[in-house]
Amino acid sequence: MKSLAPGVYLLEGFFTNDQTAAMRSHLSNQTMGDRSLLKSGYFRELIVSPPIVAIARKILGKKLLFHHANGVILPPGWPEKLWHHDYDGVSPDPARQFKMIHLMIYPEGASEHNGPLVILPSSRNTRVVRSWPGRYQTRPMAGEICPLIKPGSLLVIESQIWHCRRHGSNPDISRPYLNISFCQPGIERPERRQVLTRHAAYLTDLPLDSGLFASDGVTDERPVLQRTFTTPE
Ligand SMILES: O=C(O)CCC(=O)C(=O)O
Repeated sequence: MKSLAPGVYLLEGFFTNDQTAAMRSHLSNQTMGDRSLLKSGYFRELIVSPPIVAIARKILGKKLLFHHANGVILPPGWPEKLWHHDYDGVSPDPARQFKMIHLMIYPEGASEHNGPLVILPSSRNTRVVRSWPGRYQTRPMAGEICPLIKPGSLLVIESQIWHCRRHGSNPDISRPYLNISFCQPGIERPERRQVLTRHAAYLTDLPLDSGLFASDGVTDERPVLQRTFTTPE
């Protein structure tokens, strides 16, 4: 696992050509209005597949939770995405000590040609609300990195790190992408709760029993799912 900066990892050749082709094909069923991947049996299997869970576990440790998974094929002429971060939480979490990560996957790669993912590693320890960095739009920032993400690669980023999507040299082509997010338990995560509640019906036929979808155990509310899971080894 190559570290590009603290909290940013690039794993080249993580997926086979067949896997990236299958991802692209299944993404074509996604709509811009609802990007959740949980509706798809193919993506539910991917989310709990041992290689994906193993990478998440390597960074987050044994006790980890699924957070959300989204993906779509951006159509030609797609919009840039402003600087932001994706760390979900409301309770005080001074040092972001309860980690959250995003696994970013680009079946056709992400580059200066089809639109790079731009990352600001020095933002790792800043604490602002998620949309606050948007005041900088997608402007170049000192210290940003713009990794060449080839098809088949997996890029992992700690979710509090600021990032944006910029137009590449050709914004008139489609751009498939997906991301899968995991977190450590320990704090309340409102977005996660919403995602699991909304998609509970899809989570009863998981191919692998896992604790990934359990309650965060933080609030007194009923567990998100009543089913008892065991953590896969
Ligand atoms: O499209 C991209 O490369 C980035 C998407 C993104 O920033 C996000 O989903 O949070």
